[in-house]
Amino acid sequence: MSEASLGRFGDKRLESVGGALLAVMQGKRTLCVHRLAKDRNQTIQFGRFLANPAVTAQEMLANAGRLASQRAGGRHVLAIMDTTDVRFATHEASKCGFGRDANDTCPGLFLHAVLAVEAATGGVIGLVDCAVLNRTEGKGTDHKKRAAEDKESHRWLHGAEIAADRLTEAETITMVADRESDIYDLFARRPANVHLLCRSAQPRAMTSGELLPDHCTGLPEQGRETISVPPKGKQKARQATVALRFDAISLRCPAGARLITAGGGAQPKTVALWVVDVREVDPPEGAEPLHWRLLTTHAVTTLAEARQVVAWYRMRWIIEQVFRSLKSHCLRIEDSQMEEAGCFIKLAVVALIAAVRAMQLVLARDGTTGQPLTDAVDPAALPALRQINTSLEGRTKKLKNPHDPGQLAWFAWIVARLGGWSGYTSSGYKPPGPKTMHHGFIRLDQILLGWQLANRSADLRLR
Ligand SMILES: [Mn+2]
Repeated sequence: MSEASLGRFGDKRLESVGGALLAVMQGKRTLCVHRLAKDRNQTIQFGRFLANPAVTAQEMLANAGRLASQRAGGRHVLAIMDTTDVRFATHEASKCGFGRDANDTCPGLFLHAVLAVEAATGGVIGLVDCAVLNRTEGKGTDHKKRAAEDKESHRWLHGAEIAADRLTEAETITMVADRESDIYDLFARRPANVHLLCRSAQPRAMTSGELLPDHCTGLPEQGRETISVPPKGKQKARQATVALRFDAISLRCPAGARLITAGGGAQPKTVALWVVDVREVDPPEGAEPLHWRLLTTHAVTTLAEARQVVAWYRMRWIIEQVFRSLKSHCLRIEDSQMEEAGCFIKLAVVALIAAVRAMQLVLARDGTTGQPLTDAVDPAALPALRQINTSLEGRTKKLKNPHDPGQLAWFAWIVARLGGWSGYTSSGYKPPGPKTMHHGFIRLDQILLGWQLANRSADLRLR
């Protein structure tokens, strides 16, 4: 199945309408169906596609997961997970079937995505899954709310299980997640083939009787490094010097945790992990000092291993970038006029797939990820891509595609040029971002479709 396909849905026509929808969403940067469609007929076609019960978000995600799985073969893959909220602050009256946002102020839902990233290079391999949390139960009693929260916190363990099931070809899988994933149940019940790397939020009790934060404070500093901190709220981006401490630890099962697991087995009373404490030294005045306590199942006994864990955790930033492009200038998911939750969820999954494709190329554009072309391209499209590349190259050396045709960077250059990027890399010229890549994809998908049609008619003439 080609890259621009959302799934087969048991129907050739649905498969092709799905492909068309993904392609235009990539280019038009909107979730508004009548602006995506080229005419009234297509508006109706897209609307019916999304409303068709045979078209499911599950199939689109299984299809994306299948591609990610093929590409994960033999690699150490980070399964980076995070949750984002989608809020419709000004659409109170029109929405139907939506739950409430986190503060119960407007209709909204949550997307919990799992992204496969290559540990060695930080290159995006693909989308593995996305769970949708829609709090339709409303406020309810405390008891009900508690049960719902338990169910929602289960998303982290469930994500690890999906990664284990879908990325079977990977050499190693490491789940990477932020403070929300600091859940004993996850540490105790992770799938055997999934390593964990989570940021701790709780002052967890250790079997030694100490609390984890106190234990970390008492550890000797093992080394320092400088890391760049992205801008957050009013705080500007900065370079932070951090001190690294690490140790093997054993955590005690908290009193409130479920003692009997769903399978009927008893919850282990302790879990053995490693902790890497990352603490900023001399933070600038007024800035919130960076402090991460990272819990992992990877052994950390040397400074080099501690640095590696920090580097992997920092790749979590990629999923935040994907979410940002979903909400901001790129796809504006929160401006969607789609009134019915079921249809919106399908549309949101199409948008997420488009956002991941664009981010993959942005990160690969300089060749630093060293990824092969096949991380994004069906080999059947290669002859067409070679021709397109030739037509885009200028006469001067500066305007030749500088990358090897086997590399993903070569493909990123083509898509960026189709998206309107000048091709100049000297200072003063902006490198292509997600917007440009989205634009490039819509043109590319059209050209490839035309190429297929032309070849088919050439075959017919020969007969
Ligand atoms: Mn988060």
